[in-house]
Amino acid sequence: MGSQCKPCRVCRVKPRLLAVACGAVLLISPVWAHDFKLGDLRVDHPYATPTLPGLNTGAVYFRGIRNTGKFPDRLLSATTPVAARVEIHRMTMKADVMQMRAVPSLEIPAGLSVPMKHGSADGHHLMLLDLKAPLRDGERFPVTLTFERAGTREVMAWVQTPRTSGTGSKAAEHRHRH
Ligand SMILES: [Cu+2]
Repeated sequence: MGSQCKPCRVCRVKPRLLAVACGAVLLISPVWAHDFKLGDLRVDHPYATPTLPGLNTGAVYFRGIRNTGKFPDRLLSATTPVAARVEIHRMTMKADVMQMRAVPSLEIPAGLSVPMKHGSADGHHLMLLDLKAPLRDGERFPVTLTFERAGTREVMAWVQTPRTSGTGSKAAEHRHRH
């Protein structure tokens, strides 16, 4: 009984992970994670990394976008007041070099979660082009996401320095130059 953790959202979603998840989340901060519901979709923890010196681009990541429904959905576009333009980018590793390119949309298959984390050698993120000001640690800003089925909704992205500073591989250094 004493180990029940009611305020922790992670626990309600995944009761089996109660002890581990609560402990981990509470140790860092009681409000470390956040998520948003949009129809059958769960947009889990939108975040951005602080802007690197000399750059006016950034990226929004997600712990994942989960589709709990029976039909595939598709992320079509995104906008934010902090940047002139937002593109959906796909990253790939080719011969040790990180490459990224804009894609028209991103499929969220039925019953699956699509991770969009930073430092991934193969994955997607939202590219922020022409930032109006550098993103600073601790700030929050709105991002409006539009999906084919689930529609449009605003989520809040948290600017945070990644807890892990990379694995030592070049994949962790995701610099946005265009
Ligand atoms: Cu990018």
